[in-house]
Amino acid sequence: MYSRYKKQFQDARDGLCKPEKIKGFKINEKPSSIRENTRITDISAMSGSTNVNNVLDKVPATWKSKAKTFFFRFDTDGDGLHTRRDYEEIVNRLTGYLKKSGSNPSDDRLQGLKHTFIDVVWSEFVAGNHDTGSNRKVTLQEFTTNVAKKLDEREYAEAVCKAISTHYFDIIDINSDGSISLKEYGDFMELFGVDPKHAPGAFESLDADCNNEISREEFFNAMQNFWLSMDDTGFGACMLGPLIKW
Ligand SMILES: [Ca+2]
Ligand SMILES: [Ca+2]
Ligand SMILES: [Ca+2]
Repeated sequence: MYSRYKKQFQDARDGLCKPEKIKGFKINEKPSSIRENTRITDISAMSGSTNVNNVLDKVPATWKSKAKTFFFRFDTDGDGLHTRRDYEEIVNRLTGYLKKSGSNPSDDRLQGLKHTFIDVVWSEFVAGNHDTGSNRKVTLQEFTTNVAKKLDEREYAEAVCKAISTHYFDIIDINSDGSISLKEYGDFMELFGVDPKHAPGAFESLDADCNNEISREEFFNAMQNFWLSMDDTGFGACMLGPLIKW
């Protein structure tokens, strides 16, 4: 079954992002790489220092492509660096999108969104808990290293993926009918500057049971797979558009 995902992933990595339809996939079933309770990178088991080059050498290029794609999409001002301002801008876009839709989000919900993206994603994962103020600048190399190291905290990384998935899903499912349509997903991708022509490929990479809607579970599994699977499947790999080669 997962050989199809592998094919899909290879296509995605090659910038094609034309995933095959996958029949018979059980959405409760996680890819083997996620089921196994193994570390993502085994960085903590590495001998010697965990400097940038050591870590980047250790992590497969396929995973680094996913990290690079995320880095590009979240670099909202396009300066080639991640700063606190990029994450504040993402929060602003998501908040603006919710308000424009007439969702009237509660203060608690907006605070939760801000906490997840600024205090957790930016401060802990991207900046590595080190100097998270407005002057901090994170390069692609450092970003990839910091995130890879943080993902070794397996249970915490899974919990963060789940929190982010929940925020995203509730925003993307703008009509609150419990599933994401292609139109809803395309509108969401535009918030990250993704060309609308990539929406169908991204959507198909998330729609595991091919019923033309994305369930909460499919979305959650795809998010987990995007970050926690190193290289053996393509499920969800195109969720931010075609992968950018490392
Ligand atoms: Ca930037
Ligand atoms: Ca919907
Ligand atoms: Ca589906």
